[in-house]
This record gives sequence, structure tokens and C-alpha cells, in this order.
Amino acid sequence: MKMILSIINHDDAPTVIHNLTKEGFQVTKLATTGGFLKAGNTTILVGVNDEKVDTVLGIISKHSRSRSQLLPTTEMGSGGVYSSMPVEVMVGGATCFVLNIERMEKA
Ligand code: 2BA
Repeated sequence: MKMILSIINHDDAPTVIHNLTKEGFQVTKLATTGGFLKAGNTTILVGVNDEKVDTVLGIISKHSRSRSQLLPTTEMGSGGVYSSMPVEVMVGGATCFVLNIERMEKA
């Protein structure tokens, strides 16, 4: 058995979760925050048998888009004048980790 841990954009989360549950997968959704942008994202947990991993990754990938986001930065220039120079960062689609699960129990 595997645990798929996938970090996705907030805007993609409802569609990803809808399509996973429609296909019979159980999903847990966590509200998370990216360390770099310090912006909210969504992490989903999906526990599945090994042979279903590619199906789940396919559904997540199909419904997750990459986006460019502007990261505000401030720099001190000559003469002590601050200027803001936003940096463009590409975010996503989804960042997925597939973890081995030794045992699952519903107690
Ligand atoms: P954030 O940490 O907020 O990162 C947002 C985006 O900023 C990243 O998109 C990447 O394009 C860029 N970025 C992140 N750290 C950077 C750095 N040190 N220098 C330059 N650019 C950087 P994604 O790679 O698509 O990641 C989206 C979100 O997925 C991340 O949000 C983070 O919450 C999570 N994530 C990605 N890789 C991870 C990893 N190896 N471990 C844990 N979480 C990860």
C-alpha cells in the first residue's frame, strides 16, 4: 500500500478532489502553506493499493495547472532608496510524494 501526499494549488483542489472521489478514492484534505511564497496551498492524502498509484497520479496531474506568481521583493539601492522588484515564480502543477505504508488499520 502507498500514501500519496500531493501539494496542489487551492484553486485546483476542488476539481482534483471531486474527480478522485468520483473514481472511488478516499481523500483527506489539509490546509497548508508553502515555505517559499508563504501562501496557502492544499495538501491531499490518498491511501491506495500499489496498482492504483498511477491512476491517482494521473487524475491529480490532469486537473492541476502550473501558474506564474509574482513574489514581491524589496531591495535597497544606491543612496538608501528602496525599490520593489517583483520576481516571477512558476508554481506547480502538483508536487507529489509516494510513500510506502507498512500497515493500515481502521480501529
Ligand atoms: P512554496 O514553498 O511556496 O514554493 C512555491 C514555488 O516557489 C515553487 O513551486 C517553486 O517554483 C518556487 N520555489 C520554492 N522554493 C524555492 C527556492 N528555494 N528558490 C527558488 N524558487 C523556489 P513548486 O515547486 O511547484 O512548489 C509548490 C509548493 O509545493 C511549495 O510552495 C511547497 O509548499 C510544496 N513543495 C514543493 N516541493 C517541496 C518539497 N521538496 N518538500 C516539501 N514541500 C514542497
